[in-house]
Amino acid sequence: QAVDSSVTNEQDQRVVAIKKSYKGYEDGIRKRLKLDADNRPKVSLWGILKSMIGKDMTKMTLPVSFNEPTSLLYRVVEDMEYTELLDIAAERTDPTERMVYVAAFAASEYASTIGRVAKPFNPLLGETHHPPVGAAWAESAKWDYYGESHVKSKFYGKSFDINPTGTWFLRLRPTSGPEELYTWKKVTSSVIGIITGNPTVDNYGPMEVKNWTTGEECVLDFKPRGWKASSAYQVSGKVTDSHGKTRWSMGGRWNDKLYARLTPGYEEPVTPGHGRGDGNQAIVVWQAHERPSGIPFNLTPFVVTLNALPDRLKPIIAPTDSRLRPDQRAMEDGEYDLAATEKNRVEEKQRKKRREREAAGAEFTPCWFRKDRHPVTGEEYWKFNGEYWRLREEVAEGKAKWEDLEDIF
Ligand code: CLR
Repeated sequence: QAVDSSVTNEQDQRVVAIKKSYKGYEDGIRKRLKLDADNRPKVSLWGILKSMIGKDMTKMTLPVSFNEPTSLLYRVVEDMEYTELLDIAAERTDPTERMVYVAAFAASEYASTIGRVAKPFNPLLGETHHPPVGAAWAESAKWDYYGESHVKSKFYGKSFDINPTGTWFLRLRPTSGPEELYTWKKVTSSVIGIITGNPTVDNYGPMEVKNWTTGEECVLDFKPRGWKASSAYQVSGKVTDSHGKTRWSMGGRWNDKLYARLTPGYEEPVTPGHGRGDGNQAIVVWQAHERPSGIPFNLTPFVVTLNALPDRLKPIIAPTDSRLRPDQRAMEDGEYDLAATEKNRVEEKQRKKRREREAAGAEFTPCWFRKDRHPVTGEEYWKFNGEYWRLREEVAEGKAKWEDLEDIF
């Protein structure tokens, strides 16, 4: 490994910076939780929800046994389970092929919603950001991924609908050429089967992925689950080149596999295993990981790692880090009564801080993000200020302390 001063190339500098962020994770990632089965008390969802028709998620008070040991912030990180697709995209020289992999990444974000009919904790104000809006930033050698997670939700009785409004941005650094900007928005998620006692998460609607730099587009259509089992999880779509000509057909199931097939001049839905021979066979672009057995709450192998807090990491992370949040920790450990009292306590603490702020005429300002206008798309977005990683590195080297952060837990 090169030493910092001798690293002149920009790509290598990124790799060095990212390697530093591995500090604290020397003992590896965890594969299991303390619990190996879901032992939450079983309560009828409909029995509780029927009085809440017309409300949005933030106005629903539910017993903590309806929760899972994640928060809406974790649900944002969760979308990064299949980032190898972005690494593959960066290696492709054809921009329509890059689009195939970027679109597959955007669609892969839904695989983790299967079997997860539980309420994530609401983030606390200052637990990196104000509750209804989550801002995210992730960086890697070949790409940066950032955006805003903001959902509008409403319980209609028959279904509970969640409409994400924020835009997601990807800055890809292809090996073969200049940096590119991609954007997309999330589709609608819906909990169906509440009245019949068989609640399931469905995801549906169009997803448009756009390459702002070179003009390719991909439209993926998530089909709503119909009456027939065979129509569940279906996705289909196409990638068009910068002249609007279709180059790839894509299709598959968002809970399982996605395929792509080169489409020279015409369109046809992709049927797995029915390629038309030579060079025109459908290729598997993405495949979902298996859910490990012995993991409660139906978490994916990646989600299991998120709330882990290895001893070597503890002294490095910010005091506002979600992994230090006591109610979520108790939930993960199956201590549901403690989870409920701690949840109350931290929420009460948050309310008190808000009242104090209001009395002082002060406004909450996020530490790591600030609102800005995006230079390419013109939208408002949350711009990461880079401070978090800089400070974390200094803390890890014993040169600084986390200061001026709210005491939220
Ligand atoms: C969907 C993708 C978005 C972020 C997001 C926000 C809210 C999440 C939703 C996702 C998935 C479904 C979800 C929802 C909050 C509540 C709901 C987890 C991840 C569950 C299934 C509702 C359970 C029913 C309760 C009333 C018990 O980018």
